[in-house]
Amino acid sequence: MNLWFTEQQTKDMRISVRVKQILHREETPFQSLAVLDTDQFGRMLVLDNIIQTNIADEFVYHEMITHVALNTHADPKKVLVIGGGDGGAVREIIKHQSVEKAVHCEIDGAVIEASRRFLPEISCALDDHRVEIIVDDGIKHVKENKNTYDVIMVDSTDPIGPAVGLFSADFYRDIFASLKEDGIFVAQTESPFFNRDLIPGLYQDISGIFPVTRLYLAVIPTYPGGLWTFTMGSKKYDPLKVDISRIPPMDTRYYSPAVHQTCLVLPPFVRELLERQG
Ligand code: AG3
Repeated sequence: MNLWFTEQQTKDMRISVRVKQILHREETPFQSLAVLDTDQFGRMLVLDNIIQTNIADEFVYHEMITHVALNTHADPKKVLVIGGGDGGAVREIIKHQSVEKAVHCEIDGAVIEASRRFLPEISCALDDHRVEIIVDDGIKHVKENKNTYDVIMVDSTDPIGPAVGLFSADFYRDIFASLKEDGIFVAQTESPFFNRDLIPGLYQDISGIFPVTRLYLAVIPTYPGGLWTFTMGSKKYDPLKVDISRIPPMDTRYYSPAVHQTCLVLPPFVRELLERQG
């Protein structure tokens, strides 16, 4: 069949993926949601026409948004994921023995339901006894839960529409207050090629709030440009100072102790973004 899904990645660039089948489509109160089956990437979750995740490359994103921070913290027990309704981040978090509770706060319950139904490989940990699901606004949740979490992950969509507030200094301050005294926060922070207006400002905002700020990279083929950034704000621990020989063996396909170190090594064109006035 010659049916194609196209995401407008920038004003002047698109990605197209041949669609085998449209498994699900719905207008939720927050966004339009689709689950597509494709030969190239397997099943894909699409929100407002933007590829969020897919069976082929989801492991990179979900391992990298979680394990770098979790292996930087000395003893992460209580972890919060904001967004990420597909459950991929939660699946990685519960691989850590120390974690007693993973709270998953997603604003759109329809994303959780569609992921449970169509993406079991990604959503499989949502029923784990250590996982608590809250369908609510993450901004409100952190405001209401001070000094609570060891690690907070912001697994958001692009900074448009409902996610704009998840890229603001006010939100980062509320996250700081929601973390315990040695807490760590990490967010997906878009492309170093195509979001060069966004990254300097958010890096400065986070550096103004957290004593340690680090940006790191991973390669995610379906996201614009492939090369992707994550930014960490930490009250105490530095991911660069982790003794990687002490990272326990993990069941991962992208993250490894060596990748923990190398992902923090930034090419000059990325480092330059962090020095630029936002
Ligand atoms: N969150 C979406 C990251 C941004 C992707 N942007 C894009 N394709 N234009 C991923 C959610 C996975 N849990």
